[in-house]
Amino acid sequence: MLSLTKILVASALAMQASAATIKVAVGKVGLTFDPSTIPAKVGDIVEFTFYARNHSVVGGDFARPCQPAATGPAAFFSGFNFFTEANTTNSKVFQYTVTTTDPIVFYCSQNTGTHCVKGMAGVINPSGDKALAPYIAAASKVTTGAVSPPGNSFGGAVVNATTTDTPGSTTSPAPSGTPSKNPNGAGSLAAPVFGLAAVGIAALLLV
Ligand SMILES: [Cu+2]
Repeated sequence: MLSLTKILVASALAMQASAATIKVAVGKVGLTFDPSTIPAKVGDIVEFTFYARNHSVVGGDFARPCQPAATGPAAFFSGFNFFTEANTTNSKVFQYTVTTTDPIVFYCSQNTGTHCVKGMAGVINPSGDKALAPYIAAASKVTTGAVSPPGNSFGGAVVNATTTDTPGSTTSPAPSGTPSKNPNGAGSLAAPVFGLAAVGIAALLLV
């Protein structure tokens, strides 16, 4: 029989292992994403909060710096929906749900100031040469500026900001309001599945 203590410990482990929300500040300090290297699990939500002036986040392609990914899990775009003159930080955030452990690169497509070319980029789950430094080095040689995908916003969810932004902080578990605009619906399925898996693993470890 599992003791109450073991059950409580297992529950705590399960909560830690379930989906997290990873907050990224966009343009809060110069032309940066903070953090810009993001370890994440499948089911985690990367939440982008935008600061003045007008930035975006676009899922990219390691082989073509400052250009959008045509298909696959990196095909996402926040749109330029977040900056207003009256309020330097919009009350909306963009949430991208991680659906793969493969490296995903993203950049800012604001060309007034050539943000991507100046290194405004980030990587989720970097591996080998699919990492931030080589991407930024290649982006610095782009002479045609960054490309914004057509359309306003896709591949993620524009939702109301829920808490004061703390760059780099991680909350767990994910908020109950799962993104509804994610085309593959991973946000609504992955979190409970991983939570249950974690309970099972934690219980096995403790028997
Ligand atoms: Cu920017």
